[in-house]
Amino acid sequence: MQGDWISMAVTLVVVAAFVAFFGVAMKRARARRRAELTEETPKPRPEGEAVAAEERDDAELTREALGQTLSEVDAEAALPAPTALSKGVAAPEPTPAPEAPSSPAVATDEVLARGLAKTTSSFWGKLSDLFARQPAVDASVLNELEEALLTADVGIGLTTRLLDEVRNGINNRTITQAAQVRATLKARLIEALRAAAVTQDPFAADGARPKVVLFVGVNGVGKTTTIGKIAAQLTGQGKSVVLAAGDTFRAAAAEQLTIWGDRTGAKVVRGDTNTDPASVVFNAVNHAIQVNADVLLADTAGRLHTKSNLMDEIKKVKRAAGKAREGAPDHTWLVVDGTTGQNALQQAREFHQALGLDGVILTKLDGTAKGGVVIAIADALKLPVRYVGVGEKATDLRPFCAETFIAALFGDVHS
Ligand SMILES: Nc1nc2c(ncn2[C@@H]2O[C@H](COP(=O)(O)OP(=O)(O)OP(=O)(O)O)[C@@H](O)[C@H]2O)c(=O)[nH]1
Ligand SMILES: [Mg+2]
Repeated sequence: MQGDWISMAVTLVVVAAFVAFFGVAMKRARARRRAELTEETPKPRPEGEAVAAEERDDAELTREALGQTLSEVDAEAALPAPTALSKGVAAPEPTPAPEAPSSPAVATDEVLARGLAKTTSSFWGKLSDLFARQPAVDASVLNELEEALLTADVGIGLTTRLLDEVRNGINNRTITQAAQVRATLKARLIEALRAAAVTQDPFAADGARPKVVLFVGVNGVGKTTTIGKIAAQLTGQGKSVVLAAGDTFRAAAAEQLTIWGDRTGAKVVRGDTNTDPASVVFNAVNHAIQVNADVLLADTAGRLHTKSNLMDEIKKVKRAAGKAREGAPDHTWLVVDGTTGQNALQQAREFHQALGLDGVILTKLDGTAKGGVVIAIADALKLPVRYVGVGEKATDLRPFCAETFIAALFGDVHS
């Protein structure tokens, strides 16, 4: 009898323990599922993907990029109009002067942060290790600081100025902590970028129509792709866009642009291979006027800044736009490949001298640890950076904002 009672009690305890264990397990599983549904795990870009992508056919890449783009544009509406001092994407207004190391008011841009990951980990990764070892700084940090700035390709001029300021601060004891070095660097780098900033939307519906933008640069830097990405963003905002296939050197160039045109709904005006690019651009501007388009984006063939005959040709293309519409082009933007480092600065100097640029676009920053070249160009030439490219999708072309860029560089924005 007593044995029955004992075995019943044991059974009850076992059942109760099983129910409790099962309840806790279910709860944990539900919590895990909730976390999976709400947390978005960013996919890191595998090493070498950019190189592999470049080996693929341009047209295939373009189709793929646009396929992804249009669904994203549908889902998120369009990207905001690019104004140099305006927001990052879909984020609150940045405050004018963030002096603090990590001002919470800086607009975040996770796509940019992900794209700049190589530069960020090389630049800020090095410095954060140094500062963790030495939170109370002295002159011994200057060497590593110099190395980090030069490796990121910020440029010798700006690096020297920054080092002088930090050295003076350390000597006169106004800088004693690593956090102060970080804040000084951030503030000065933002200043360098702001000196070259513009405040107006280059595509604002004011003045003469259509807004005409001429894209120039050396071979393979990303001109045609950038035009396609901008066309996708502008048509996503409801603007009507015409594309001029001013690269008449290769039939494939006009083909590549036509694919972007088909997918974005932008009309492409092209001529036969080897026709004068100036006449193609002239016709395209006239067509854009006739159809009352908002924007005309003119592609041109890649050319070396050192070849004077090719530089003369691009000057003629520019004049042709002005013959079709007085004052055109409204903008002449140089596209440079960010992975080419200081060579990009040399290209910017030469093209600026020949054409009078009013903007630079740096592409392929996702493939380099030298993204600081953006700051070097802005600082040396006081040229506005209009966009930066951090991947092959249209949404990977980011309207440029000094604060957002620097926040990403210092790892303040986590993707
Ligand atoms: N990873 C990466 N690839 C890019 C980016 N921008 C452009 N590309 C790639 O760079 C390659 C060259 O781009 P194009 O647009 O054809 O360059 P282009 O300046 O028009 O070249 P030419 O007309 O030959 O002078 C293509 O494979 C693009 O997909 C970027 O921001 N990141
Ligand atoms: Mg091209």
